[in-house]
Amino acid sequence: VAGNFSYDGTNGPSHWGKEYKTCLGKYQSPIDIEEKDVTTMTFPELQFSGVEGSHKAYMTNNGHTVMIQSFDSNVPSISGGPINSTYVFQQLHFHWGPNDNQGSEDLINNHSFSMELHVVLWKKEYGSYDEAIKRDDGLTVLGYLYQATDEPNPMFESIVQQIPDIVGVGSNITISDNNVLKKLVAPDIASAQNYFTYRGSLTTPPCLEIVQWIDFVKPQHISHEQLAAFRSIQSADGTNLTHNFRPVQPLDGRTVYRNIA
Ligand code: SG4
Ligand code: ZN
Repeated sequence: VAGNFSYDGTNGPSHWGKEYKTCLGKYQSPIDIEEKDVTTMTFPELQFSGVEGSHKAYMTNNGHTVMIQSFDSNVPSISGGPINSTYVFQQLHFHWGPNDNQGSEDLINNHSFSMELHVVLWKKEYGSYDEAIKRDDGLTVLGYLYQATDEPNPMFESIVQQIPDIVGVGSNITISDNNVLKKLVAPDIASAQNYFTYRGSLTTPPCLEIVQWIDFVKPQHISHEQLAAFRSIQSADGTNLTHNFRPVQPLDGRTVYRNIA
């Protein structure tokens, strides 16, 4: 179970900087992306490998989110786009809000979405995740936005069904659907080359400023009921984890790029 921080009260986001100085840095995430201020750019094609086929995956309540990992030898990786190297899948997790009008960490034109999925990948050249996080270009995170609708999204079916099994902090289960990584990491969105990208940080302590963010522009959807399942897991203090998004941080002169394929 990850460190001593929460989303409310004396361990909430405005206090993280006391124990974790980097959380007060100048390259923090998330941010509000204002479309009128972005710089357009044509990056090489963003490519996904190792997503096809099935992956044995595990789902954990780590007290801060629902997290999914895989220990298969063939895990997804990405290359191209704004990163000039290969990055390997480490884990994915979700951020949500107390109601459907909030939940995403990144905002677009100051608009919040209901949920955000983060796919965390580490730079293969550094040999391991633990070595990669010591380097300032160690991680890339893919951000996918979801808007709440009446219609369930089939990609969340197996996860939502199994969330009741990980209500307690520290619970860990095998996901019955071996295609869950494929569905979540590389969804069949026609607009995989349509993304914003910028330099930032982890959105939780220790807030390391080592992340190339790739935020896909086109939101997907999740139903109100599917979303409600995420809010039912417990956090370390035994209360429901009703929300787990960090407020937006100052851009402080950074450039946000938008890929034009
Ligand atoms: C979530 O709390 C994950 O559970 C953390 O993963 C993750 O930390 C943290 O979010 C920050 O990641 O993509 N939102 S983010 O910037 O990946 C790391 C674990 O605790 C280090 C393993
Ligand atoms: Zn995250």
